[in-house]
Amino acid sequence: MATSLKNLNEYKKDNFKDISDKTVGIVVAEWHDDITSVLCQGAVETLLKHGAKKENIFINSVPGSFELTLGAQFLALQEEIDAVICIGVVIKGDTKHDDYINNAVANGLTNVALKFNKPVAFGLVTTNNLEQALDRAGGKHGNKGVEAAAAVIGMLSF
Ligand code: DLZ
Repeated sequence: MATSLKNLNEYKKDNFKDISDKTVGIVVAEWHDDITSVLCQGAVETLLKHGAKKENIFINSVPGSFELTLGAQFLALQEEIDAVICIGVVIKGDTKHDDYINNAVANGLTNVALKFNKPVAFGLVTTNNLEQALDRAGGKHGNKGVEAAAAVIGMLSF
């Protein structure tokens, strides 16, 4: 389903378990940091809303979205980290950089999740332009960071 048909702030929480004892690492890309900071805030607020403790949320930054995979791996290999949320914004430009980055991150994060057997959320906003990115960072389509945090809580409750 296209994001334009679903608000990113809406998620099923019936199966959510208590996450007050869980530790979550967040990796945030510095590219488009005015937007990634809003996504990160949405993720943190969602974790706190569902019982996570502030001291159990660790935020780390990486230069760009391409580096999210290694950042996720650095965190996932730490025993005390239960789940990882990756946040970035990749906007289409004149070249195909977005295809390369988006595919690398999608495949990379899948591999990290499977390798470490831990939830790794894909909080990557991949859009054709800035307006579409803003729409997904607290705009008319909600906040992709909220969706990513909800995905992690759902998987921690699996
Ligand atoms: C190089 C690049 C470009 C063109 N665009 C973006 C983008 O829209 N969003 C993003 O997060 N990062 C971008 N980057 C940087 C790459 O992700 C990466 O940091 C560099 O290629 C260095 O490995």
